[in-house]
Amino acid sequence: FSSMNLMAENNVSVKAPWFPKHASELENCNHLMTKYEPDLDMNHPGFADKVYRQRRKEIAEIAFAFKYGDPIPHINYTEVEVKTWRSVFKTVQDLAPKHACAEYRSTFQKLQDEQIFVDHRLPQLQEMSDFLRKNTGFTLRPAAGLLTARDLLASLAFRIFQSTQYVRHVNSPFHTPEPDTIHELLGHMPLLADPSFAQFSQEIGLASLGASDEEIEKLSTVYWFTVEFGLCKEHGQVKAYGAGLLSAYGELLHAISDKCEHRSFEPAVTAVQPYQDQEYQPIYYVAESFDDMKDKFRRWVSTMSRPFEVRFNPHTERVEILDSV
Ligand code: TIH
Ligand code: FE2
Repeated sequence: FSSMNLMAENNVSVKAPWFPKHASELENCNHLMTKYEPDLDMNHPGFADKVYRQRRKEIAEIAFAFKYGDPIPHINYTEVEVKTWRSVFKTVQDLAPKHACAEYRSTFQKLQDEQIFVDHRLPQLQEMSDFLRKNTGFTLRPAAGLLTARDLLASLAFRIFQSTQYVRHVNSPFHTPEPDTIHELLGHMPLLADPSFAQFSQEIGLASLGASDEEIEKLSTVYWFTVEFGLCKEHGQVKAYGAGLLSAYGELLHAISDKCEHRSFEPAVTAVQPYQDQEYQPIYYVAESFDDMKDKFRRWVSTMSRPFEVRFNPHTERVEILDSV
């Protein structure tokens, strides 16, 4: 970094959209997308269920009230919620050995060994956050629902993952179009506990800070086809590492069937692939390995237009801005 100078903050603000410079500023990064909410979407399985909607409100309040440095409040999950967890957990336990990538299998095992992943109760976000911190330095903060891409990606730059805490409706355990804590726990957490994948996640986040709206759209599309729905190769076989596949067994089986298309992960191409989030994906991108994926991603990010670089200082939890001109 010797040829770069630290840039004055006000200098950056004229050139780039606002972005958080310290982990505590993520309090401003909790903007929600309202699609798929049980209150607003007539097709949501919880739309006609008053008890469910009330429960969602209660849990959302926890996220809105959360402040940097707070412990994440404990939730007493109901019997119905535990039942939903158990049925998804069991299918993942059955399918992961054959269809999940090695990194997932290994941290999933660790989570079982530490009694965080058990079938009779839901893991709490705080214990999961502690587990992640020990393994990769990632931590969690509670989110009230589906966040905007800019906010979700910004938090990754700080190795913070914003996680929902409510549970999907009991009537649709095996697929939901919105994130819920089962998706976060079974889909995202095992990979965030893997050092190589944690690094990739943070790099997407760092690339997003101060990016233009168009670039955010591209980065979030890459995120979609990797972190959410990515496939990878392992000894010539195709395995899943995407969180949206590992938390939804219907889509997982679809993704490895011949009813969809597999293409090689190529950031510049993947970034402009249109996608929808209601139904199963028709196309998935396959990475050679996490290392190869990171290599390609870095090369692509270096072609982006941002006039400065950023780096994360883990000691201060601050993002430092480096003028690359
Ligand atoms: N479809 C996933 C599931 O049912 O677990 C959840 C989501 C993945 C990506 C966006 S929402
Ligand atoms: Fe997700």
